[in-house]
Amino acid sequence: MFWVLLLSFIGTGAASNLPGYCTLYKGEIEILKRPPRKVEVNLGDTVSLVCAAHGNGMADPYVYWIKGLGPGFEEKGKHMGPVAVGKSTLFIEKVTEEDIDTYRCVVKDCCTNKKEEMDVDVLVPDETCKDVYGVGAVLYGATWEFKNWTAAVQACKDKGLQIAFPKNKDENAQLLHDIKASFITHPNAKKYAHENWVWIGGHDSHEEGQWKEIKTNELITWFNWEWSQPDNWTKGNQHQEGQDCIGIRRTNGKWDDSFIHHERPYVCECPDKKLKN
Ligand SMILES: *[C@@H]1O[C@H](CO)[C@@H](O)[C@H](O)[C@H]1NC(C)=O
Ligand SMILES: *[C@@H]1O[C@H](CO)[C@@H](O)[C@H](O)[C@H]1NC(C)=O
Ligand SMILES: [Ca+2]
Repeated sequence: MFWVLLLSFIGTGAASNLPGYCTLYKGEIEILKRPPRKVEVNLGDTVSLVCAAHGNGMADPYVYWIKGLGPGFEEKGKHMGPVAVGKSTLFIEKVTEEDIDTYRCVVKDCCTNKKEEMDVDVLVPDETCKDVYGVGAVLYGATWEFKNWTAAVQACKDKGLQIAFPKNKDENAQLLHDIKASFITHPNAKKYAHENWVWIGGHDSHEEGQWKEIKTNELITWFNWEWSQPDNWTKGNQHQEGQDCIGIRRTNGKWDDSFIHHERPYVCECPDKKLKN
């Protein structure tokens, strides 16, 4: 009863004499300390990331952290610790595999719902083709980081490699084997439990229906499409260009044509010397 009375009081003309917080404070959130987009750590390291903000012309905003995010599942993160005012530190004393994840600092004004979100990927060093984290010697090195197809092709080049593309059944089987080995052992792979597809280097973006390997620019002659693929889906005309890039399903090695802008992990071909080990 009390609340009903109070609300109706604020809601009447009396409010102009007693302005509420929202009408009085038309301020802005100013980010004082922005966490980096990506932090590379080794297991056992300490992580301490400060996220701080100030209310310019209004009270200082709430600051809190969420763990476990990725494109498409923004709402699935887990709240961490209490909500602070003005500043919150993500502190991990000794990083374990469970801590390798994406974190989000949320800065939110309690009243106006003005909000800023800042994502941080906490990763171990990638070392795609090396025998690390018990992955074992691989011919194809998966990288568990979200990139669109174009960026994935470039990322392999930046490592001095080429994006993987299997030319036949045996290479596809090897590729699938290496992706699986990496998926179950690499600490960075854990958060991709919901992401079934990994980018490889095939596309028909230059000429529709002419599937080519990006590395050689040669027409692809052996295909391993998933049932009902390629379907060149447009998502109800939302993406009129259709689907031009090939992803491989990390569970069965089948392929799908997908949207070039989708962000996914990707796999590079390892250097020849690795083949002989
Ligand atoms: C894929 O769909 C787009 C848009 O509808 C169309 O322009 C393109 O020709 C299609 N490609 C193939 C291979 O059918
Ligand atoms: C792919 O990602 C890069 C780097 O983030 C970005 O610059 C580019 O616009 C993206 N391309 C597409 C098609 O989404
Ligand atoms: Ca498709």
